[in-house]
Amino acid sequence: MGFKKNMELVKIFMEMSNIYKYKGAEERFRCLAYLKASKMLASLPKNISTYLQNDTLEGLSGIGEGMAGKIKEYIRTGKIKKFEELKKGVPFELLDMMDITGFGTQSLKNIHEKLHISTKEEIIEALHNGSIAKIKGFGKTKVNKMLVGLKIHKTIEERLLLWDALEVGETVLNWLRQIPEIHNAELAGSLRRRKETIGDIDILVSCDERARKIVVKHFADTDFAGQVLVKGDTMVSIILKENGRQVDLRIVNEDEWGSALLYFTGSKEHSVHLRTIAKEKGFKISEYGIFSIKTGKRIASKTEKDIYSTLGFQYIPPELREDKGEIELGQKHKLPELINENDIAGDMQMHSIYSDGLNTMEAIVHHVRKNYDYKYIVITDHSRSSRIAHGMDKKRVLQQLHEIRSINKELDEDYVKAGIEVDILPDGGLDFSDELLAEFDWVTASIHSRFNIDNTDRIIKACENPFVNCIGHPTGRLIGKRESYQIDFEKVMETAKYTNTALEINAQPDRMDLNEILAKFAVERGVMLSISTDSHALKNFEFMKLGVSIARRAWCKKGDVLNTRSWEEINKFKLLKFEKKLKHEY
Ligand code: DGT
Ligand code: CA
Ligand code: CA
Ligand code: ZN
Repeated sequence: MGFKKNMELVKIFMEMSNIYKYKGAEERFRCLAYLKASKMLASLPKNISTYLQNDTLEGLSGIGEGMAGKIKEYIRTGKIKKFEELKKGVPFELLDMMDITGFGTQSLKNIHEKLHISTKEEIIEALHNGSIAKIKGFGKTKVNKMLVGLKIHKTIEERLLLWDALEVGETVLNWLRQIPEIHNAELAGSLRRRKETIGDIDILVSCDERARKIVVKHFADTDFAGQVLVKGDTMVSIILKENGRQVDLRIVNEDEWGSALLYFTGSKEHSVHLRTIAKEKGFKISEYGIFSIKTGKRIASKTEKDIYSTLGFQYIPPELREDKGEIELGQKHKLPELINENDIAGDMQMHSIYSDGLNTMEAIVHHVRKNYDYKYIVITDHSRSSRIAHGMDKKRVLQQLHEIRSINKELDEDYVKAGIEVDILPDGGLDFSDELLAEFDWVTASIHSRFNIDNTDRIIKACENPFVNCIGHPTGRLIGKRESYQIDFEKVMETAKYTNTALEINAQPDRMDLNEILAKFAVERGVMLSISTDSHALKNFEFMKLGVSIARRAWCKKGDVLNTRSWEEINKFKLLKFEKKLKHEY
């Protein structure tokens, strides 16, 4: 939602970038320019029309005369002629498949030209009926890889990424909270539990029984509701115009709030297990409350906490409600005290215009200091091998280090930490010499190439470098596009532990890497985690919330995450790594 025109332009520019990508090497420049403009628009703080009115469009980063003209055209006419023209010259429907494992531009071009295929359905059919296998260069391995790619892609066709669902869910929630008849309103279902992907968005509200009709009508008639699927007394289901996704709104009485919230938050597995235990203790739980089986009397219903306490449980946070041991521990009052957003002391990975970020370091510092209560930020631009990301050579690095020092001087505080996201090379070596790495406050090493091999040894070797403090997005997966590379996690965790190397929870919405399962696994093995937004635009800093959700789903306490600590403490963590090296512990 947000700014409607901005978001429409973001989409068009992204699609134009894709068209140029499909067209190949000679359009590479335009492909990148439109991608950049699209990202810039996505993080714009004001409505695009404002810039048009103030005549400041061309002052925006990445917007030249041509691009500004197209934006004006769109605002005036609702169309961009060039875009319509370009669309006709390519199999447009296939373009969002270009980044899926096994597909790629060249493969799609081949398929389109040889088989005259231009829809996704036709590709799927041709894969299954063997006609793609008949094209030269499409052997059995290749076709299998494409089939795997399709399966990965399916996850985002059918379900929303947590971040996308959160953005929509919270907008709808805030809209509901403006309705005077509504007392309480909360997200429920998988969204409240912060699951990695979300099937549909569930929202619970409470109001007086007499006001229900008004709430139902309001909700079914909103601007953002497309089709209305169900319109009952206590439930409305709509399809959102914006993204075709379902929102289920349930309306309950104020005095049933806690029991209804517990019920509609789920998970089903958690609820079923809870009800079994309740029964053994002589209680019955429903969305209306917890009742004594013997007397039929309602004992509690107002808050979730009341219901858990009636059973003798401690409160179980929604993120843990998956029946993965939280019930047993909740019963003993031994649940971990989960990390909170407020515990985060700084952001450990972000990019500036020194590599592929959109903003200057000054703009980043200004934005973060204004909006977040952090003690430090770590700027980690790319090293030289990351060509697509405009990786820095040594000269640029030294220039950046110099600039960071003067920013800090100006602030009169070592707020900006000099970091680097250094590429792990195919042989496990690093993109920069140890001598240069020693200049940084924080070194994150990441894999950005060769996703098709077993990368265990590369990562282990990187961990064993005493200058490497963290492994970035450790599995390399991109949700819906690319699976994790092959990696022996048991070994990597073990190495991270004995070398004192942190593993990152990268909070980019399509990465979420480590995911909740691996992050939990890491914590259980005593590996230190760091959470970072990997921001490339100012709006991206909001992803910290997502990173913390992953950590909470992974049962992380404050102490399990390095960037809840002061920089002095982080220095101790780094120092220990050196001491271990000196003692030949690795
Ligand atoms: P999703 O939408 O697939 O991401 O997953 P959920 O967990 O949001 O599932 P959904 O939307 O079908 O239902 C929302 C909540 O309603 C769910 O978390 C718990 C509750 N619920 C739904 N069906 C049942 C059921 O058969 N038994 C119980 N106890 N609760 C249910
Ligand atoms: Ca749901
Ligand atoms: Ca639902
Ligand atoms: Zn990276």
